[in-house]
Amino acid sequence: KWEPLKKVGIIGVPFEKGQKKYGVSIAPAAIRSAGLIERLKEIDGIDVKDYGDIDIPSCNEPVNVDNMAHLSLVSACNKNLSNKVSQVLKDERVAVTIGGDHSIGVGTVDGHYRVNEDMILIWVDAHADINTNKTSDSGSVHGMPVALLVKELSDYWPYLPSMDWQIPKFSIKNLGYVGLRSVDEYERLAIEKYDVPAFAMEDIEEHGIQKSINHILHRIDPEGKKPIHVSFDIDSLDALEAPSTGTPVRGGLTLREAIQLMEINPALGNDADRKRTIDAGLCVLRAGLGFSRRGTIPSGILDLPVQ
Ligand code: HAR
Ligand code: MN
Ligand code: MN
Repeated sequence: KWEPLKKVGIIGVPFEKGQKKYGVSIAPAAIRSAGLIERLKEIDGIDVKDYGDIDIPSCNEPVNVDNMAHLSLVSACNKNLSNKVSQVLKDERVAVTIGGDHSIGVGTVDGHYRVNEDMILIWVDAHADINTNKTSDSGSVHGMPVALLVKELSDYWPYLPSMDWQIPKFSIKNLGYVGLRSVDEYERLAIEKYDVPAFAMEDIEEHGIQKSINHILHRIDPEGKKPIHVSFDIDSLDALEAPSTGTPVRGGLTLREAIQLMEINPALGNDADRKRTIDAGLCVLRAGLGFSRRGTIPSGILDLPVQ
């Protein structure tokens, strides 16, 4: 039986150095001013606490790792984020992190894993984000977070100065993908090598979103008991729903198919595009936290008002 979640903690991560475009660091502020907290409070029985934005380091000792842009900044941001996610979970709240580019998936997953090693990870994305610095064409870390997190790929990395705080212990056996439609060659190789359940758009067209997600959950957690971490990249949504994102790929999930939120770039597109993208993210997030489209009865009320 589906029960709405009650206690939620919001974390903002105004960070954009995991990729090259300007703007995604404005997303937490843009989403807050679009009414994030107010709209979450519309969810029946919810208790929302805003933990504010994490501290974003602005300049660091640069570390030079081949084909990994801004590694020391990405690392420092994720270290703070991981600690914050752990703190929210220890406060017995569901941690909802609003990015920021998707390199912050390192910190959200790391922080969750440190509190609960049983967690499973559903990566909702047009992209697989499982490049190493050797396989990436872009050198942008937002295409690498999954490869940084999973222990099975740790031998495929060089020593990463500044990343010592993060020990990849999460197993790729606990990972599933939804929404893929732009996967690089070595990413495909990794997915097949480790037999990761990966539902690309063509699979979702064939089976529908419900069966697709059920299939993944059944594969990685047959008893259905483990805590689920959803890393939701806004570009998993169709570009019609979420045009203001750095790497849009057409032919994506409809809003109705989507669940939770992560990579919005409010600087891209026109005003209407930005509003639409943020609203789509909010709708998805609300759904993930138990908002019902059926509507709710006013609390404490048993009958319609009489004349
Ligand atoms: N696969 C490409 C790369 O590694 C593009 C990655 C784009 N990633 C995101 N996040 N937008 O999913 O550079
Ligand atoms: Mn992504
Ligand atoms: Mn993506």
